[in-house]
Amino acid sequence: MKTSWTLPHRGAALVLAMLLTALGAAVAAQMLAPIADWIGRERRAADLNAAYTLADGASAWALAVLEADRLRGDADHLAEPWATRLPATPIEGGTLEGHIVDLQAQFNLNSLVERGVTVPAALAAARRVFAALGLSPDLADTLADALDLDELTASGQSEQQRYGRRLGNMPLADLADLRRVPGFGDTEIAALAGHVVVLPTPTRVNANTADAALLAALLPDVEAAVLAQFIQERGTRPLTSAAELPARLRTALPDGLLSAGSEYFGVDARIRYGSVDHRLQLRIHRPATARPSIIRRLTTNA
Ligand SMILES: [Ca+2]
Ligand SMILES: [Ca+2]
Repeated sequence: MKTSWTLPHRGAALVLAMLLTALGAAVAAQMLAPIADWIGRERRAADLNAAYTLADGASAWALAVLEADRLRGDADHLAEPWATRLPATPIEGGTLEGHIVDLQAQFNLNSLVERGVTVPAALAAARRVFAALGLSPDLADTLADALDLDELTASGQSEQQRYGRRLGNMPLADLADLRRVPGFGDTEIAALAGHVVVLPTPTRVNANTADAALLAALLPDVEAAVLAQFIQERGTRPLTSAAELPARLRTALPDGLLSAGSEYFGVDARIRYGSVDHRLQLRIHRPATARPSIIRRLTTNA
């Protein structure tokens, strides 16, 4: 800070501007500079306030869109209004753009364990997902040990013996938490980022929104051509329920892995107002029987 101007309110900027006009060329440049500086900061503060107001508007928009969608039924697919990207739209003197994503389009690492116990089908799925991403499938077993409540590994050895220390035995809070799990470092986290998600509760993968690579990893017994046809068809004929899957994929499926709808969504919005370029990232939980709520909010200024 070059100056210590303090003024009671924003209207003072106008008073200062008038003062400068009145003083005109008589004012030396070194005197002008700190005043211009202050006006710039004041304007920035006003722009930030406006951007935060628009961010609140964007949050309310996302919640309203997801609540309207909830009332339409349980299935969630990419032809629904929530999946439409909002292009940069002029609003209240700034612009707002954003989109909602289905977080259950990705494999949720906290699905490995339910109520403290490793879920064999989920572990088998995680092993294939890890392998598809170029990681050792055995890391999925280590992760299950780190999440499940017991102190035993699959081989009957204690976790303490196997890993040389006691594990956390609790769900992950976010992907960075993997650093506390033996065998996971920056390389492994980078390989998983963008392909897996960490949600607060176990979830199924939404077969209406997951990409082909994830579905192929989750469904090793489904023929590639059948899967490709399903993915093409779901654009115009989305699943209304997971019960349709065996017929659509022409094979029996493991229980509990896939769904036709989602409870967790993400919002990525960008708000520009004056000098402010604001990024808003939300996580929204929308249970089937209650209005959606924001469970995580992150705002960053570019
Ligand atoms: Ca829906
Ligand atoms: Ca354990």
